[in-house]
Amino acid sequence: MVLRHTTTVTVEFLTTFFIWLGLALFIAGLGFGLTRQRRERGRWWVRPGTRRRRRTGAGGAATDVLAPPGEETGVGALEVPEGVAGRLVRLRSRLARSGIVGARLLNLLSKEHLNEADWEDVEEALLRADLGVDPAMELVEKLRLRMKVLGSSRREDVRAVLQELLLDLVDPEVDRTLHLERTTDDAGVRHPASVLVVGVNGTGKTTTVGKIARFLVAQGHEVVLGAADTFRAAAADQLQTWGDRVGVEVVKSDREQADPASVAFDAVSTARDRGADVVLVDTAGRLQTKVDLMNELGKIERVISRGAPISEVLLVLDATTGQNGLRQAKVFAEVVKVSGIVLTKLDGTAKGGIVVAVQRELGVPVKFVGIGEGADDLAPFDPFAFVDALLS
Ligand SMILES: Nc1nc2c(ncn2[C@@H]2O[C@H](COP(=O)(O)OP(=O)(O)OP(=O)(O)O)[C@@H](O)[C@H]2O)c(=O)[nH]1
Ligand SMILES: [Mg+2]
Repeated sequence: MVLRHTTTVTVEFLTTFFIWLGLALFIAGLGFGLTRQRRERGRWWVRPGTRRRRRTGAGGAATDVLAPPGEETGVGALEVPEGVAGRLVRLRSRLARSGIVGARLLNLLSKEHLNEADWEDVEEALLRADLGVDPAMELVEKLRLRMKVLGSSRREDVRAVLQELLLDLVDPEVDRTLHLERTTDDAGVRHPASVLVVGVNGTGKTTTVGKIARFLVAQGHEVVLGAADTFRAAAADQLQTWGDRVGVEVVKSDREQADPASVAFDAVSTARDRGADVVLVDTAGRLQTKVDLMNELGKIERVISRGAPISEVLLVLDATTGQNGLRQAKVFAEVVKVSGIVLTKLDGTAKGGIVVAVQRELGVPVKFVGIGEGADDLAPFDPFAFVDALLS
């Protein structure tokens, strides 16, 4: 009796044990199989059809870059910068705000009988757009004369007159090309073209250097960047990010507060050794009133010019600072040979008139305009597109 009872208990125990063991083995097998299947398919933490994305950001603009096939880490994925045509299309649309000035002028001038108060309003609209006092008064004089001769207040006629006079002011004949000729010295050494970028704090120098590098890469130039802003370590990192995005080498110091002129010198030497076409040198922002810092700029310029004459000195001005920018420009032009202006942040401002003012005062053309925070939001300055946008 006792023996039969013991046997029954043992059989029940063994049955339960084997059922649980079977179940455990089944679950373990299922898990192992799934994991293997995922590994064989590739990296199982990436959704099918996607590759790991590298998030890059410079100058506030972040771009997702799809790594090229075969590259799993995402490191080294290069972006393809935009060519000139697309940039000019964007220039027109981004200057929409500047159109406010044009629309106001068109409205005022299309009145049937213009009295003195109307002409004062015209002058005020031009001054508000930062055209500068002299150019604004000249334009009003010419407009008065032309409107009298025209004898029409039709909007289209008025637009045609305005277009002609504004274009004259902006001057389409000026050479706005970036001079990037390489030179060969008497010893037969080939030197890269060199571009020095200067300006007060926060105008957009580093962003502009990065954007110009992309612009040149898109045209097939081999570029080297020099991080001569040794004020802040972050400045060199910011430039490095721009360089990495398009595979451009960045020469920087591993020491904070290093001599910016020596970094500029290293950048030029590196570019020459690599046989690069262009070296772009970024500098720290400086107030035009700080004599020491301004002298430092002169030293950087001299060091870059040691092997071959410097090709371009670009002064970066923030369009939103208006006439203040003009005062900065004058002092910078006394210290270094400014050969071109880059007018940044022209998107989002109705003060496009600074283009005229700065050219007049300095005799230096606006060569590029910044039209946004995106990596390719820089366009060669095109007077026709600019005036068109003003009167759109
Ligand atoms: N909207 C707009 N923002 C711009 C443009 N150019 C530059 N910026 C922004 O201006 C800010 C300053 O740009 P940076 O390139 O760091 O200026 P910086 O002159 O190098 O500054 P410092 O080195 O500190 O003197 C950033 O947020 C840029 O994204 C532009 O054309 N349009
Ligand atoms: Mg900077």
